[in-house]
Amino acid sequence: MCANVSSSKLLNTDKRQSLILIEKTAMNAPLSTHEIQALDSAHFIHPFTDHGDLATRGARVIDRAEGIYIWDSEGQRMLDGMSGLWCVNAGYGRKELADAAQAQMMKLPFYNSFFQTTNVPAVQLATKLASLAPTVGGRSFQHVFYSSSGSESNDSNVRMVRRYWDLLGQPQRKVIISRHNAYHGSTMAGASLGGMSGMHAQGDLPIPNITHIGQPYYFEEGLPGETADEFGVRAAGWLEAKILELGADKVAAFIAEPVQGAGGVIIPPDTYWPEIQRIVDKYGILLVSDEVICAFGRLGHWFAYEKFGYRPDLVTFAKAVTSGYIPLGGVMVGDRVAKVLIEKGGEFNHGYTYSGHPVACAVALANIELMERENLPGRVKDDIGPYLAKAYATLADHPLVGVAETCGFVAGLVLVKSKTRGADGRMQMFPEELAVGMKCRAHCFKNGLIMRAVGDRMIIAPPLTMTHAQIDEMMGLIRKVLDLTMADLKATGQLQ
Ligand code: PXG
Repeated sequence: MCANVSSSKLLNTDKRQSLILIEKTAMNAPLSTHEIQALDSAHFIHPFTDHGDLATRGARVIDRAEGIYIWDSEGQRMLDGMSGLWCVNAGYGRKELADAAQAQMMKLPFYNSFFQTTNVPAVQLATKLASLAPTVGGRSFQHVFYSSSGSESNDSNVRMVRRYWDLLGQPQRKVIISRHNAYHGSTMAGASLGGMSGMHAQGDLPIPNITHIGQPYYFEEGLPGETADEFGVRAAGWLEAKILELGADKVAAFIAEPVQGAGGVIIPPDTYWPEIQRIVDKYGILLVSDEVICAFGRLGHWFAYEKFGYRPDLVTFAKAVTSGYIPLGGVMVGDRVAKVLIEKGGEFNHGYTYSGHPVACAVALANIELMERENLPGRVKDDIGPYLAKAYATLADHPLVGVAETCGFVAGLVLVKSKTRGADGRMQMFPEELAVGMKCRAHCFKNGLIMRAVGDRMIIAPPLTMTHAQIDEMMGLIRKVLDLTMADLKATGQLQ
């Protein structure tokens, strides 16, 4: 269990005590959970974290991991239903990935690829990725641009999209259309492309020439009597409406996640992507598929655009390309864009120190080899994906669950107050201030399950190595935390 420490105690660790801790750290002496929490609170600014709150409770210290489980510093084991942060697709403890990193570090730990130099793992990985990215509608991906993260990759997308239209003599085509509740990263461009209002509110975002349309979330946006398929076409129509409002000659690209991840595992109806494809084709705008979560087997394919059958021009990847063992990201650059950038472009004034980092690329190659050997994308498509889907469907019987859905190896369920539909045709939701999702998440932690809450939508994206027995174990835990959350709500009079 995570030790609870009072805020004053953590923040006011006195000078002498603090020096002792610093000395212990320098000597690599073992630190107690409380000591780590005190140093964490004193020195580590965490991403997306309220530090007052963190100091009050103390961070949970994750200490080690194996397979699909993680352990905290107090020895509690948890089933990692989120694969770290949507990335550890191959599971923890894969020695071949560590070996690949070590061997490459000893041979060539780093060299840049700026000044007419290259390195073997970067070339091998680009070749491998080009062979894995399926050709659809005659469009193939022969080129890769490397970064170290999803955010950087999307910054690169903005640069490439703008450069593409400049080179074609249409510099006025600047606007990139994205969607509300999308997540495309946390840099200035990434956060602007994303549709998270909380992020836009901090830092004057979005930057100019980025705009957003609605998301294809049937549960929330579908009209009474409207089928999911009808809704899918209507939601895609918001793109056409936006293009017409802006003027097609001003629009550079549309960017979207195949299935929205951080937004809450929002799975679009089957009709959505074909209609999006029709619209981008009609107006000639570029299509960017942000597959930072959805690629590398997560939806049962190496790349998710294949599952939905659309034809992107650029594909963002990161996370599971290395199963999260080392940072690496990039963009698959389709023929249409590559041809212009390479044949007409001259020098492209953009790149990162770590573009094509040899160690990261070596780990990615080992990870892809492992995924091929264990057929992880195929397992998701034909075996564990359908198994999870069947298990999840049974959750819809639970009184708290309004909808439970999966796509490949991601899943979402909505906690509702009542399934009886009101005059507006909708199920009754809990008031936001009750934070029912967070209550449920707290039960998950206590019971050894990592599950994420996005509002009252509970989501998972477990490692792709899970066995049927482990899926059963996870389902048992999910049912248990749903029961505990319901009991809580009843005990406090929030549910009858
Ligand atoms: N695009 C997508 C689709 C993502 O999911 C990024 C870009 C940015 O990647 P980097 O590597 O720069 O973080 C992501 C990242 C969450 C959560 O709370 C999701 C992400 C990152 C952090 C938190 O679900 N996705």
